[in-house]
Amino acid sequence: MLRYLPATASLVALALTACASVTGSSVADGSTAVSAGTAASPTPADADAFVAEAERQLGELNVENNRASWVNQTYITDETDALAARFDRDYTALVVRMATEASKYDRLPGLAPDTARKLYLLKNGIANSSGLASPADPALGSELSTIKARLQSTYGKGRATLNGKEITGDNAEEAMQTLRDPAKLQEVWTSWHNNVGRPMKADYTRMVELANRGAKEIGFADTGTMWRAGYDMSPEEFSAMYDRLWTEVRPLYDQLHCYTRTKLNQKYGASVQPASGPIRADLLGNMWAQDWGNIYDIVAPKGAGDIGYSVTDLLVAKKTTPEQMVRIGERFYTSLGLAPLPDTFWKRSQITRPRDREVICHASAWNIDNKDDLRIKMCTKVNDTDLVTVHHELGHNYYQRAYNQQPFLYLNGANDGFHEAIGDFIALSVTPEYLAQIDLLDRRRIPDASKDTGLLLRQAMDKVSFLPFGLLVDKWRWGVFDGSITPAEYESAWVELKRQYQGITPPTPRSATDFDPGAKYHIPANTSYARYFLAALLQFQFYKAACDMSGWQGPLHRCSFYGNKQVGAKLNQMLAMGASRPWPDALEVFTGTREISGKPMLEYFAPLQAWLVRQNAGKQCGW
Ligand code: X8Z
Ligand code: ZN
Repeated sequence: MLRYLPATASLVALALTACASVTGSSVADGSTAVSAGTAASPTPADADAFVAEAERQLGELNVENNRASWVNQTYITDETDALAARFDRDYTALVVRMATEASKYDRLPGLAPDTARKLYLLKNGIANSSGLASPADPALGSELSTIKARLQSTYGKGRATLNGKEITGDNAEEAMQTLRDPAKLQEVWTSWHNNVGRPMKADYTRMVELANRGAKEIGFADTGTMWRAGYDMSPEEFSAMYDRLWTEVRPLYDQLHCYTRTKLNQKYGASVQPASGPIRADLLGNMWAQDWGNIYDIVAPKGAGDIGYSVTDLLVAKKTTPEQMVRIGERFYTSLGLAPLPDTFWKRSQITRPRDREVICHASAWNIDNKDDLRIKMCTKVNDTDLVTVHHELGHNYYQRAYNQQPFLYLNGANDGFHEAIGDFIALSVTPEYLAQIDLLDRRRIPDASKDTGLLLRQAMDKVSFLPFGLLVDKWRWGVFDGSITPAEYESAWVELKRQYQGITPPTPRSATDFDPGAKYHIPANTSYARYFLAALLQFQFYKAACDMSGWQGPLHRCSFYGNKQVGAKLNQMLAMGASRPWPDALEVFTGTREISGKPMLEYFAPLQAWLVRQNAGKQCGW
């Protein structure tokens, strides 16, 4: 759909583009008529006609926008930036105009239920459809779209250095995963944050002004409030749910932080990682310290608990290619009874980084025509992180295809957290037993029950570590948008939120001229991030439901529903709903519950949490 699909990237991507061909400048200047609905006292029939016409116009422009955005992101030049900005301007102007016009109808008595739902989505789904609202003044709308395209491309063209030599962003990410020399890690981390983030600050500051002006013009207090409005509840209720969920899972994070800090202190010594206080951000195997699975070798329990294999090593040993990794992912979905990806997917996707041009390497999934033109865009490396990312992106693609029969305004996830959770939920089924089933792991090397702690710790390093990062990115942005974080405080507030929630500190001193948030893709791309926090919990809810459905009796983390057609059919039932119903209805279809909850995740990790508490006994945890 529209917007978003790609979840992150894709969402944004889609969002960003817009189309011109259909209505051209008449859309941009807001003067195009949607003929129905201009009457003084509109009727429910006028509302039906308005919605039908809105869907027609948005649907057309959206596809054009997708095309421009795809070309821009897979071939960054000044020209494709300009084209993408132009399409984004026109599409966003149309989205904003439709949101405004929807207000004329949404309180009418006697609206058909679908019309009422679509009016709600037109008014409150802008975060998903276009990311930011543009001001009605065409000059300001153009300026906003130009800045958005420039910020995103600046990120795509970003470079770090290693040993004084320039490296691309995808290679910098890989270096952060694999290097173990603190001086080199510090060089890559600092060069990336300085080179990519700092030059964005002026653009970002202006973008916030323009986007807030657009949000206010359509009745929101600011852009952050507009983003929180898209969850079938009030923005205030959403914020309360968000904080409540963090409170539920925080004790588990605190234990993992404490244990990991001890291991890093033992490995590197107190001069690199002190035994107390926050953890140095570049030691955790990820540029943003957002997931720590890549340093499992440093934290693995000695001897008996270790799992004895790494997925990266297995992939490398089999000489697996990036395309074969995508085929492995597809096979999981087809094993559930879902259809194979179309031939065009394999022809049109960008699976590895092209060597001759600038691209956005950050992974995304697309449905260009909102029907079957599915694609992913990745710069895939042969490692376990990217195997999970492949499953993640295909989750978006399978979701997009499942709801492709819905009307335009329903071409979306139940909420954006659902869209992000599907592929990760599937990847939780990548158990040792499953790896043996697909011949990656020798059956004789399947770890026995004595290795469960190691298996759980490996998962926790990716999944539990992510929680506070997933939470804080939009805490920062909501503060930026509502003005409680001023431009002079952009950097200090970011550093402080990372300290407060993650217990992480930068490896080199930062100052007010730095702009570290810009060095994380979703900030320049304006993809909301609360979705990933929700997805981090939802994926365990889906997983537990699927394992229950398949009659699994053992420990939850050993369950794989690979090949289970009953799970596939039920999943498809939820996915095919798209955004046609409020998200609790969709959640109920698959899990039987209507609440997002941290409990299934806590249940999955319960044995590990008890083990961590024992390991941390006598230590002063916290920071
Ligand atoms: O951006 C993504 C996906 C595309 S939607 C690769 N993710 C977040 C990130 O990388 O920061 C997936 C997990 C979190
Ligand atoms: Zn995603």
